[in-house]
Amino acid sequence: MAQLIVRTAGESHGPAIVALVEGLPAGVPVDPAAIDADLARRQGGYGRGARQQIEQDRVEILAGVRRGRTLPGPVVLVVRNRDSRLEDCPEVVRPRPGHADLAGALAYLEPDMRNILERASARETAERVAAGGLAKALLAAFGIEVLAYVTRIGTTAAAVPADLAERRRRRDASEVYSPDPKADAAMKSAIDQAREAGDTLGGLIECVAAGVPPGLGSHTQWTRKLDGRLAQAVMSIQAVKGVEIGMGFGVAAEPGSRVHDPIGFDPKGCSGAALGFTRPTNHAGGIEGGMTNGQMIVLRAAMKPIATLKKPLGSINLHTKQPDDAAYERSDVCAVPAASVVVEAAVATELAGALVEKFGGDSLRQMKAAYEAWRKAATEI
Ligand code: EPS
Repeated sequence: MAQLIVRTAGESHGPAIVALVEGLPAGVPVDPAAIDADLARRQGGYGRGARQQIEQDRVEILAGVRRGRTLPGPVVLVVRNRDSRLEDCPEVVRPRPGHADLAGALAYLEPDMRNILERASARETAERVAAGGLAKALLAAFGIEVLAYVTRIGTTAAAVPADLAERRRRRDASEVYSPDPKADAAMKSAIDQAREAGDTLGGLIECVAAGVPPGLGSHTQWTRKLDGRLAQAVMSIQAVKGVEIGMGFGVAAEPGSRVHDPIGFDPKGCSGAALGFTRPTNHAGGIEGGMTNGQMIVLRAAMKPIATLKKPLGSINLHTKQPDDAAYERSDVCAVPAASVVVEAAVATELAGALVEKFGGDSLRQMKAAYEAWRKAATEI
């Protein structure tokens, strides 16, 4: 089975961070400017810290692309760190509650937690965004659109308009990447208050994917269930503590008659991604039995507040085991907007992987032919 594999490497203050992307079909159009636009969005968002004034993330494509199209081989993407000083970064001996510091020190027997945090850092997500740009280019060739935005910062929630283009337009005009201009001022002032208090803020991100054909993923093996794979990809994003699909945790309190989405059929919709199958509701969030069902995929992620606090929580000195304040390093007050860009990339990468698995991955032309053949067979079922 064709497989899309994305791996990243690199430390936050090393020379660069790198992604190796293997298994994309040949012939996918690659636009470095579109990847750079996502990298810039990831660096931005109200609430970011001073590091982002130093960095100017740009993708360099070192392998696997020629004349704006993917070659049959693996792609290597590099984002250089301007703040590159790994050898000179000071030792960290007071673990931050909520960060990887203490667990990593014990796991890797590393008393200097600098050797943990450099890789645990969310700097790594720049590469997930760069790789996600390639995934989005593949999805676009099949008419699939992925869009993520911020729906809550702290206690301030955003309203989400029904129209996707409107969501994108509003998100792109918002400093907190929300689809609700009415919520922006309150979200920004919540971030300002957290900054003044030496504290940090988390929030909620919603990601939708439209135009996804039914039948991606598989019910046949737990490793292939697409909801599980999306959850893993998104939960692995730094500071994400919860992922839900569709109604998510809301399913627990409702009877089945209010959770499941009745099935209908409208022959006028046959040429669309859902092949004419309709649902009056989408509580399943576009996935049933670990497979897409042709409805919009709806996923939400909960991000905890950043673990590095200017007014630090109690901790210990790992060398002496005596009580001490947790370490403070320059950091962000709120990175929820930035994380929404990463969620979009992670969801796009998983969907692109599922598409490659179903329709083969050697060339885009071959994949499109396989997709059309499957569509024809599915409409005749
Ligand atoms: C991070 C700490 C900060 C953040 C970083 C994640 O970095 P620094 O210690 O260099 O100020 O800015 O995020 C990024 C660099 C980024 O590009 O997202 C951490 O400890 O996780």
